[in-house]
Amino acid sequence: SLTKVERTIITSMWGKVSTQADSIGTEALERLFTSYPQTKTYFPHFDLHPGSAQLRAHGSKVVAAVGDAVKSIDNISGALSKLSELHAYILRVDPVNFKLLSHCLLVTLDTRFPADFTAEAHAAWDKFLSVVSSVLTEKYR
Ligand code: HNI
Repeated sequence: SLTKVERTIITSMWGKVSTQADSIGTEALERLFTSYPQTKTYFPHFDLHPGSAQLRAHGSKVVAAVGDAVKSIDNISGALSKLSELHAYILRVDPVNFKLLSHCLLVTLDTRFPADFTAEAHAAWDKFLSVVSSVLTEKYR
């Protein structure tokens, strides 16, 4: 689990991230669908062109959920339990895709906050997003 230092890095950087939450979510999804087009198969019902209304609405939801995890950083599985059931039982997203989206979120954070995104911050976000991802996939097991 996350160390105290890692939790402090995430929660303090979230103050900045949250001011651009919607556009960060949209950018991360655009990166996901461009770099890993196979991920688009989960969204056959969406218009996935860059900047589309559906893409932006979904990006906003995804980052809001990441924010819920930040706010409940000591109980991430509790905060995301309904979302976990959705991804595991209903959507049946292959867990590999969570690594791809996490990577796209990291790249997005790095390009927007290069000064904050030190090697230590990068490692903390990587670990945090892997905790979030395992919560969203843990019901598979
Ligand atoms: Ni995900 C719906 C959060 C990873 C495919 N997803 C959601 C919703 C949230 C969310 C929030 C909206 C739930 C609702 O409407 O009640 N998803 C997250 C988070 C992560 C994540 C926090 C990881 C950090 N989701 C993924 C991945 C995929 C994915 C990796 C597949 C590539 N998600 C979906 C699909 C939906 C979805 C598909 C339903 C979209 C819709 O509205 O029809």
